[in-house]
Amino acid sequence: GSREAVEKRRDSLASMCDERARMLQDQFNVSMNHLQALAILVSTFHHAQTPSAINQATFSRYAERTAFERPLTSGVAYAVRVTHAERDQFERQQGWSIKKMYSFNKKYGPSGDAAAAEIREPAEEYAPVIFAQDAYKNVISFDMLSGDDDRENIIRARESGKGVLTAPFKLLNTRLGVISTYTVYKTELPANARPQERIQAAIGYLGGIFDIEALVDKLLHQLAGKQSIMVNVYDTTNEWPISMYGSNDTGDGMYHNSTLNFGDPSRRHEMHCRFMQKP
Ligand code: WA2
Repeated sequence: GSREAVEKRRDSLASMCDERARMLQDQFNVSMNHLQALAILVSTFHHAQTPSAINQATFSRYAERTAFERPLTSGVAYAVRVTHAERDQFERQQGWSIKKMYSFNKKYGPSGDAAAAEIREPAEEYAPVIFAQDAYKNVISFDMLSGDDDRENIIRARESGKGVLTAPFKLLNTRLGVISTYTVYKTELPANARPQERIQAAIGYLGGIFDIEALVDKLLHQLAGKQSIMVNVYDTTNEWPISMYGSNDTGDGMYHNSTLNFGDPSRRHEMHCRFMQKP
């Protein structure tokens, strides 16, 4: 009867949604693992060698050639820890000055110059990007501690020693993205190292930029039956879910909710699926 038909339709929606959620989660996990490997590469060939065996050219070439390992990312970037006392020497060595993100400041104008905005209160430390995949080389020299989402991510990454994620937010290139961060430490730390030890030993932050809109779309298009269901992905960490992917069409009312685990225990994600057409 019609009850059976509804049940069957519900089951088929559930299995299609679960399949998509599992696929997205797997690709996310694979990408995160490779970001961790990239953090180890920077630790080994940049920090543990004098002189460093990595510069922007080698970093971007390696990142580009291994991009297939990080299927949901559109780029990677590496920021180093610089204390206020080290700043002058660091800037002289680099040949550029550390810039603030989003410093479209009325008083000082859109100079992007941290020095101007900091006449009142200099920061204690900075995290300027020194290496980036070509698509993001415009973020080189920007202080990642000067943006709220990036800052919170870096702080959480370095005291936990784990890979962490931001909520979706508007990146410097104006696209919606999620940043995943792994910390590089001066020395290898035991798994049970205390947050305070971790904070002290942190020397850099490797970030992967997840371009959710474009890359989830590509992923879902690879699946048969993409035309028949509508997929939305949300960050449901806070009371108000933030849309990460999908339109807000309402379909025919029946929907399935598949849980997603992106590996950061302090963030929650869900996939919602609906049929496009009525039965
Ligand atoms: N990378 C690229 N574009 C951005 C951005 C970012 N963060 N933040 C805003 N727009 C180097 O967690 C360390 C990368 C931050 C990593």
